[in-house]
Amino acid sequence: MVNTATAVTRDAKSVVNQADRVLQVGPLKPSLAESLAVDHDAILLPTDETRAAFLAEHGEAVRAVVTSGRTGVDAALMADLPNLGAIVHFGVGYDTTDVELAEQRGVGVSNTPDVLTDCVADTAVGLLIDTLRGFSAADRFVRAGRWPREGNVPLSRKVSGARVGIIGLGRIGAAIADRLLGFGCDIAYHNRNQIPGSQFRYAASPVELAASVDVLVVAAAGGKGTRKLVDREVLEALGPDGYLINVARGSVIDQEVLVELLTSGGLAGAGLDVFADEPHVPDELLDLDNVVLLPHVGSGTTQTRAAMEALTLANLNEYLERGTLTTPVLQPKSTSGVNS
Ligand code: 8YV
Repeated sequence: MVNTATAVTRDAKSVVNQADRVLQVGPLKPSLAESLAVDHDAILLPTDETRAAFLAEHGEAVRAVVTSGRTGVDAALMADLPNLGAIVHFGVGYDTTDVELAEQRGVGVSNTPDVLTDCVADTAVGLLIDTLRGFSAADRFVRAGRWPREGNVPLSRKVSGARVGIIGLGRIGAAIADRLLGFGCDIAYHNRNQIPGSQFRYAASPVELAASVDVLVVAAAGGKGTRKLVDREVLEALGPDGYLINVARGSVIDQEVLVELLTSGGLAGAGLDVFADEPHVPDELLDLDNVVLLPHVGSGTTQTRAAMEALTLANLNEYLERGTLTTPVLQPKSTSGVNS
């Protein structure tokens, strides 16, 4: 016997489901994009001239966006998604999303904290060692056949025992500090607020921190609040014997000034995993042996990216099923319209 009540409910749900579209914004890990397409019938926001027509047709039906920190959801896109309830980010950073506007509209925002902390901290320490010791440059020297012709490479800078300042002693900053303790480094940090009970010395400003260390590591979140936090004054305080390591966002540093100081001897060197306008790296840096350049690989291991993917899907599924997010930056204000 057909249970009419259940059938009606199912039909009603499938109608709701039709309006419960998941939208992929920007490129994502292929297996994640596939799960979104297969399990959620997700639609992909076009980047060409068909975008406006696509949004006019589908914008109202979109309940959830899945994106990465590299793409995000800006105010213009949010305006075209009037029923948006959640923005789910693959990655810990979400500075490309207009979080203030999301908050005003009651739209939830999630990211993937914790699961990438180890790999980003490993990257910071690896970059630091490579930059101070000049390993990448020495590798190029060997490969170019220069060792037999030219003899030894110039001496480098000792890592163990160096004074290291960390801007942003959050999850990742703290994991970097823990690792560097194993190298006997003297650690100090700057945050907006001093961390009660921290074993590390607090510097009240980025300039004060930079002036007192050999290496400045940037691990602060990107976004409006940290834009060019590391400016000329900070970089000049770090000085000609100082090194800069950045695993956060290119926007946190005044990149033009950084390039000027690296090319003129105003800084000893830099290790950079992130840039102001990725994937573009200033030409002036390409020939410098005192600079190590990475293509934003901080979290880029099979294990960590799989954990980020699982957490991204957990956030999306929880939102679609219960209207809440697993690792929220902001919980959605309303759960109405969500399947239950
Ligand atoms: C990711 C990152 O590679 O998590 C972040 O904020 O910058 C990286 O770990 C990136 O988000 C993936 O696109």
